[in-house]
This record gives sequence, C-alpha cells and structure tokens, in this order.
Amino acid sequence: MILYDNGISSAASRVRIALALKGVDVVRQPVSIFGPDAGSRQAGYLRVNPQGLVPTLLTDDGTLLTQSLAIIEYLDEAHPEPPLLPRNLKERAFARSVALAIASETHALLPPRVAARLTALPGVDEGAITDWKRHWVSEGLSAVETLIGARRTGPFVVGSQPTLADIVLFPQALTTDRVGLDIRHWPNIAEIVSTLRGIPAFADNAPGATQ
Ligand SMILES: N[C@@H](CCC(=O)N[C@@H](CS)C(=O)NCC(=O)O)C(=O)O
Repeated sequence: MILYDNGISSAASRVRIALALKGVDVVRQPVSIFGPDAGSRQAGYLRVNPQGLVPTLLTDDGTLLTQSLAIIEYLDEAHPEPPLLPRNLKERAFARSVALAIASETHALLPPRVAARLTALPGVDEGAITDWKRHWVSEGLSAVETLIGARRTGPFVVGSQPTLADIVLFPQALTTDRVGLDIRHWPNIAEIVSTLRGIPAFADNAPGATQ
C-alpha cells in the first residue's frame, strides 16, 4: 500500500498512527501542502485525490481511498486487531462524535488552503490568521474537553485502549503549541495527550515527528 503523506499534516498523522497501532506497513509518498506550487495542488496529485488533500491511501489492488476517518475505518475493518472503535454501541458513537468534532468542526478551518484564502482577503495579515487559528483550536478543544469530562473513566477518551477519538484528538491537541495556546487549559485533554505521548505509535507519528 502507498500512503500519500505529509509529515506535518494532522490528518495524515491520524492515518500514520492507525497504521502503526495495527502494525501495517506502507510505502510513504511525501506530498508538499504549502504554497501555490504545493504538490497537493498539481494535476498529477488531483488525479489521486480530487480534493488535493493528504492523506490518500492506495491499496494493493489499486483502490484509492481519501478522507482520514474513512481510511481509518477501512483499516480497522481490514485489520480488526487492535480495534480502533469501541465494541459497545454507545461508546462507539461517542468515539466517532469526538473524532468528528475535531475533524469536521475544528481541523477543517485550519489547513493551508483556508489560511491562503483568508490571506487573499483585504486587510487580513499574519496576525489575523494566527488569531483565527487560535480561536478555532480553542473553541474545538473546549467543546471536546466538556464532552470528555462528562464521561471519562480511564486514561483515554473512551474505554481502556486508544480509539479513533484519541487518534484524531492527539495531533490537533499538539497544535496548541504552534498557535500559542497552553494545553493545560484543558486538563482532561492534557492528561490524555500525556498518556498518548508515551505510546510509540502516537509519539513517532505526531505532526512534525517524521519527514
Ligand atoms: N477531512 C480531511 C482533511 C484533509 C486535510 O485538510 N489535509 C490537509 C493537511 S492536514 C491538506 O492536505 N491541506 C492542503 C491544503 O490545505 O491545501 C481528512 O480527514 O483527510
């Protein structure tokens, strides 16, 4: 399998973490994502992923899979152990809801193409972009902190082993450093992230931990 990947990307980091937890090897194909000439915007890559985003997974039979959450669910079904979704029906829904709160409502407002579009608007400078990012990271993590705080019983978001929820939360929580926020403001998230930092599948595949 080939993973179209970028070392700094949160969305690609999610898939790298899932692959590492499953012990599945892939060939990594780096794709640049910054600037107007980014590889992700080139015609060749748009044939791989019409959205021009990483990650994309090319399976051994030549099937292209896009969207990190869909890829992770595919991997979870193709390689069931260890499970990345809780067996319990309600816990499974909760894991997905935390993952989506980050992936759909937080991360979606932050990638390079969003910043590039904002920068093209009159009066938007570097400071305004940083403010934008800080705002959405803060709002997303605050909502997730409340969600988690109301139900958490163990070291992870839900249950006794890392799930899709931890996989999506971890890279996003690490962006607090990049935008000048202190993760300790969200104590449940800070504790979970500190536990996840001790697991090589997470630490070795965090954004920026790999080329
Ligand atoms: N919802 C997508 C998000 C993918 C995404 O936004 N990837 C970013 C990197 S984290 C990207 O490729 N950005 C290129 C750009 O913004 O131009 C997923 O989960 O796979």
